[in-house]
Amino acid sequence: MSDYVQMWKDLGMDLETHDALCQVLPTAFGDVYLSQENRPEAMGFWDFVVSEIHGIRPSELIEAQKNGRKVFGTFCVYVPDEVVIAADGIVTGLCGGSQFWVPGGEKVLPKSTCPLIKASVGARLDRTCPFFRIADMYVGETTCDGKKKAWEILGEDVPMYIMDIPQMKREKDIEKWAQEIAAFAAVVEEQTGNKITVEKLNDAIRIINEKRKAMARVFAATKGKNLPISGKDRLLMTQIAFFDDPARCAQMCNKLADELDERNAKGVRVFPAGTKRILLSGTPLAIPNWKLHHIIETSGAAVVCEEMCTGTRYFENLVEEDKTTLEDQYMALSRRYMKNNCACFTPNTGRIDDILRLAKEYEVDGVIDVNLKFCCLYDTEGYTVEKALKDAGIPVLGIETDYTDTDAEQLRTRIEAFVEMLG
Ligand code: BJ8
Repeated sequence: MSDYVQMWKDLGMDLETHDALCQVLPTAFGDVYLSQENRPEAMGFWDFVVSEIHGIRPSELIEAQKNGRKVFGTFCVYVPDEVVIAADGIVTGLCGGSQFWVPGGEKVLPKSTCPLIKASVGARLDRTCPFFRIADMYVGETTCDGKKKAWEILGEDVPMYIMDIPQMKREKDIEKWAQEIAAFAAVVEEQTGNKITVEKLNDAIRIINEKRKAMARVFAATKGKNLPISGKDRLLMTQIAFFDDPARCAQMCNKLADELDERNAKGVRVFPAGTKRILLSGTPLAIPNWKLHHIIETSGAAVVCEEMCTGTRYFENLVEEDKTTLEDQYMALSRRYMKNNCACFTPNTGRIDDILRLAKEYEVDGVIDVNLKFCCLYDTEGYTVEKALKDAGIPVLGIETDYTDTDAEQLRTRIEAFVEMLG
């Protein structure tokens, strides 16, 4: 990635510290990804993106900025990409998934903050991630307490807009979220200098719906007994989807899905028959957090689906197309986004329904419910998740982890025991 040094300098990055990050990533990727056998050929696209992760997409974004376009950095799957795209803006995900950034976050945040928040703040303040440097505006939300307070700190360093998410899902909450979306649209118009019209918003809705459909096709390929792709590879596709151009993302996901359908037809598999099938539920796994998938898939099991924001919550449910007024479009967006079931809502029975449905659809042998350390919301909801699964006769293992490797061996022991118990 050395060709990008000047670009990183221009972005005001700390090159020395960034070099240290660039050195560890290829080894980690090689150990976790390239060591797998018989991967789908289409994964070559995502391997290439990772090999140039701080170069190729950032340079595209900078080029777009030179042409007058604005980049909005987001942290949550409730923030509607469609609104930004309708104003010819660009969205990039900004959630940090590496322990590398955590100490930087701990300089300003309590240690007892979840690693996703600490890594995200550290990536910005330590100046070691180009995406965090490029974004013209950050868009936060009032989902959890840790994030709400982190926005205040980040807001001292970068323009920050915050969407106030409802805590419940009554009709008046859905209407309130539609109003928040309309208010966000006004900010996006001001930032980009472009007016959002019904036509442009319908086009944007279609673009993102196509991306969702393509990702759903890839996930659907692991519903049958034959497993043509590993959970790790599918996770990588999902993680990159937060950063990529949505139309290209849909195109590449469809290409992968075509290959997976072909593999299924021919019985080409990446795990031996009878491998235990695991549904992961819980907190998101931002790139490059591959730890759990790697442990599970080297312990005799396969991750066949993720009930996570880096999983089904990202692509399930489409936005109704072809509404004829902006007001109706904002309401249609709100209805779709409010179908997401994050633990920040109360009650959140929809998430339990999702987990039970997905366990059935993907014919799983067991569920591993994952909590990022210090995420009080998902930790507390773990009680309800485990109870519902036990009542349904589905084996479940609850685990809590962070971005370090210190618990890797302990996790492996517990996961191996769980998988053995499934057999
Ligand atoms: S919709 S899961 S992306 S809020 S893990 S930062 S909740 S303390 S990431 Fe999330 Fe939106 Fe919900 Fe999804 Fe807080 Fe928990 Fe950390 Fe979290």
